Amino acid sequence: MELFGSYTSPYVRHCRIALLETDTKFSLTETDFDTSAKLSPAKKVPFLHHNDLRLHDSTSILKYVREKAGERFFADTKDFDQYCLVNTAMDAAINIFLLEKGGIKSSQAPYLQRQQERINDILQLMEEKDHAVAYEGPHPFSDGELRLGCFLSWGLFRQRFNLDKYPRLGAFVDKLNDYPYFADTDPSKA
Ligand SMILES: N[C@@H](CCC(=O)N[C@@H](CS)C(=O)NCC(=O)O)C(=O)O
Repeated sequence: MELFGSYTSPYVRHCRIALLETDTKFSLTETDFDTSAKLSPAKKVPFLHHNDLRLHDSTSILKYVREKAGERFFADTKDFDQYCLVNTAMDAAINIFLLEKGGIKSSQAPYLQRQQERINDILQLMEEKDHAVAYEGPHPFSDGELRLGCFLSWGLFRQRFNLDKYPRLGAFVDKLNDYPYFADTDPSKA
């Protein structure tokens, strides 16, 4: 299996964790903006090649990897909803981050302020929930929890937010950092 992506992408990180958890043999091919634009119609990373199969999104890659290993991908609807909400916040945060790199600030368009509000409100909702509680699965954390962890860790790494207002989320990231597959894939180790 060949995973294409970067060591800093939170979407790629989640796939790497699932590949490690399921003991799947894979290689990671570092892929920049130009290459992803050429090799994937989505022009994003990650994407995956396995024999003739081409997958273009972290969610389909996760489903493939988990199910190939005999695991269920989201037995729990609430965990799936958390995954979707965190994805919404993460897509918004990456969008703002990439626009800022191109010189456009959130204050320049009402829609970008809406994107920022999405991030803030989803962080607040996540702060109010219990995390890292026991769940019925083969690994210490569910995919909804791993998604949240990858997002928070990326946001801290890229200084998109801090967790001063979110002490429970701070404690959750600390707990995840004790999980070897999470710690070993930290973007600061890229
Ligand atoms: N829905 C995609 C999102 C992936 C994504 O946004 N990747 C970022 C890197 S962290 C990217 O490649 N962005 C390039 C772009 O937006 O042009 C997934 O889950 O795989």
